[in-house]
Amino acid sequence: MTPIVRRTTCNRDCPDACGILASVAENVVTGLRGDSSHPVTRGFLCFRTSRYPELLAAKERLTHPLVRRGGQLLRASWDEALGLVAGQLLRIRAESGPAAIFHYRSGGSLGILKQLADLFFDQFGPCTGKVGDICSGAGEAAQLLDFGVSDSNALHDLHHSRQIVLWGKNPMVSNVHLLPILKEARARGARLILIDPVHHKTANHVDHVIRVAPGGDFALAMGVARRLFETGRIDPNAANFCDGLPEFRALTMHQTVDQWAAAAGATGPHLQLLADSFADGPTAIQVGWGMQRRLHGGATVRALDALCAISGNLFRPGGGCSFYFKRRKAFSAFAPEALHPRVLREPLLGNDLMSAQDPPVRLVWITAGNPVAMLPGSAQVAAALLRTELVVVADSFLSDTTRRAHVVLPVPTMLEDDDLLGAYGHHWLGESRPVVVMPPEVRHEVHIFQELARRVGLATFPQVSIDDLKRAALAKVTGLGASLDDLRENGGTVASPVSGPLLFPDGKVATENGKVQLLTKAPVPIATAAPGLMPGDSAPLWLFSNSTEKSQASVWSGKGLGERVWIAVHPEAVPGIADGALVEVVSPAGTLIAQLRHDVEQRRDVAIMPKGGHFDRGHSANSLITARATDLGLGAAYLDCLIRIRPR
Ligand SMILES: Nc1nc2c(c(=O)[nH]1)N[C@H]1C(S)=C(S)[C@@H](COP(=O)(O)OP(=O)(O)OC[C@H]3O[C@@H](n4cnc5c(=O)[nH]c(N)nc54)[C@H](O)[C@@H]3O)O[C@H]1N2
Ligand SMILES: Nc1nc2c(c(=O)[nH]1)N[C@H]1C(S)=C(S)[C@@H](COP(=O)(O)OP(=O)(O)OC[C@H]3O[C@@H](n4cnc5c(=O)[nH]c(N)nc54)[C@H](O)[C@@H]3O)O[C@H]1N2
Ligand code: SF4
Ligand SMILES: [Mo]
Repeated sequence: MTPIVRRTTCNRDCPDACGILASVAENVVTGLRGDSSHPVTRGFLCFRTSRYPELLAAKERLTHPLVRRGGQLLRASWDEALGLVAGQLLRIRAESGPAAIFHYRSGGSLGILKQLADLFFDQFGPCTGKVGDICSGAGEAAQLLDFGVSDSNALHDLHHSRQIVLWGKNPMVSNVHLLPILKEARARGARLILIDPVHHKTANHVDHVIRVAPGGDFALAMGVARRLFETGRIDPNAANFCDGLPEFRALTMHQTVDQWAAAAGATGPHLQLLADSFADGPTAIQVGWGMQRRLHGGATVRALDALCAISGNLFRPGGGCSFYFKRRKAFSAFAPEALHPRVLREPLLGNDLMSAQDPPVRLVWITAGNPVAMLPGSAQVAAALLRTELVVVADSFLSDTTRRAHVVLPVPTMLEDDDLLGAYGHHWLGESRPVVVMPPEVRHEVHIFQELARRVGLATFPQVSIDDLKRAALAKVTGLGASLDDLRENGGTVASPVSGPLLFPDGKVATENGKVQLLTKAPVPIATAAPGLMPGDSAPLWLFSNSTEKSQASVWSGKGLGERVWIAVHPEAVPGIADGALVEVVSPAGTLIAQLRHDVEQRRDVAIMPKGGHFDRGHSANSLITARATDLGLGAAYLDCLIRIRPR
């Protein structure tokens, strides 16, 4: 049978929100490719999603509800599973109040309709909610303080840049559709600068690499700013559009340019290169997300915001300090901000679940997340779930988290889903449509919550079709060329009508007085308490748990991570231990066994592991990482983690 081609939009937690063309024969996906008419996708997909069809038939795939009986998760009917959950929701709310119920939703799918889970728990309670954001909390909070908004110029505005600074960013792995734009910019003569402590493939696509010290970016930005002040190259208007310019200037004067460079692990010529680049713009900063997952992540992003502003690059085409694209901006929210009776901090979730009192958390519902593998201090998260009375997890695959559930509800995979998408790496909107029919015992999450609402007597929950929910979500932009019909007539993608070419076209930011709020205080120094060296141990190394091309966080494609987790280091970081040897990786939070990879390109003070290793197999970097919050926005300081490596 000749395959037919169906179109959908990728809903994974990725900046790109690609248009996908699926070839389908007899309800089997035979191949996926990128939509060539999508202005960002341009006809190609990443490795992890090209291989996604294999997951549909994988043994981890969930195709019917599971309920724990006699310690084991066993097949159950929907009636049984939802009957049990509805009964417990009502009982626990009656006995302990809605604060005893906690709903946790992560980014497994970025579909806009996934917010209906929040609506359900707001209407049923409001229940206990989460605060903070382990992914981008610090950076977003920083930009809200500085600019009043965290959003970006149009992606293609990079075509106007003379320099593009990839500050802690690895687009080859985690933002692949930025790459064609970077290549075009370079072909046109733009200069690309990469600032990252870790060597990675993106280095092959840039003109200069600054292998900054881990967490050295604040000092680097200060040194560059000082040089700009000293050489009279700040925007002559800066005092008019910035608040706090004298204080910021004074901050940069705390150290000499050479001292800042040394603190950053950089050289004088590096600072010169950056100062010249910012002075001779337009220069765009592409701020990566990894860098702000540090104790000072907020201050670091504030320093980059300030550097961009004072050098006159914030308002001009080809400039900007892009950390995030406001992916929900075009959509109407389903519920006003809920008044949670209590909130738990996402980066400290294990601790907060354990210590919640009056009432304790008795029921946890997890949607689109694998917190046991992906939150820091994961052993405590796992332990907290184990002692919870009822854990309900909605997912399409078995995971470290579903294995700790009492009830598992199977939901559509990305290729069976029906939803709307905005992107956090560009300003196009997309629709996702099922390209195959899902297995009979799998249910769309909207339908799960609609049925649950009926069972618990929640009359206010919308009992309308998915298309009607999409129309409601698009209400704001329906007269502006982005209605559901517009999406369907335009092959599933339209440009957001509420985002223009420039984020701040009038030279004013979105703060109360329209001025950039410059950072005026230095962060408190981190005391890096390193316990004494033990014979045979490596020196303390900074642990990076970076995105890898083969996985979307804990969801692996292709052959997966395999039998062992790896850890990559410069050979001189672990003298006497051979490439390929099994080693013990030790941190104050835990220990794991990994296979050593030598990599002569790396700094001698870093060690790199994949971001999404499985917890139950002892492969999760998060079992080594102490749960700590960032300085702003309750992000997770995953990367301020020191480890040692010892032979096994
Ligand atoms: N293939 C793949 N793509 C993904 C994901 C995935 O799991 N797999 N995850 C998606 C998600 S959830 C997100 S949030 C995004 C973003 O994901 P990111 O977190 O931005 O992606 P990473 O590539 O892990 O990290 C970016 C870079 O930050 C660098 N970095 C770390 N610390 C510092 C520092 O102190 N200074 C500097 N200058 N650089 C530093 C790291 O070395 C790394 O190269 O990617 C998305 N894309
Ligand atoms: N050590 C370390 N830890 C990190 C990071 C790091 O860089 N280093 N990065 C952090 C970042 S940036 C992020 S965003 C988080 C990601 O943390 P999570 O969002 O918890 O990551 P995933 O492993 O992608 O888990 C998502 C789950 O949602 C499921 N899912 C997919 N689609 C749907 C759906 O439509 N409905 C439902 N109900 N489930 C669905 C997937 O099968 C998967 O099990 O991890 C963080 N953890
Ligand atoms: S994961 Fe990202 S790059 Fe890959 S197909 Fe989805 S949106 Fe595109
Ligand atoms: Mo993320």
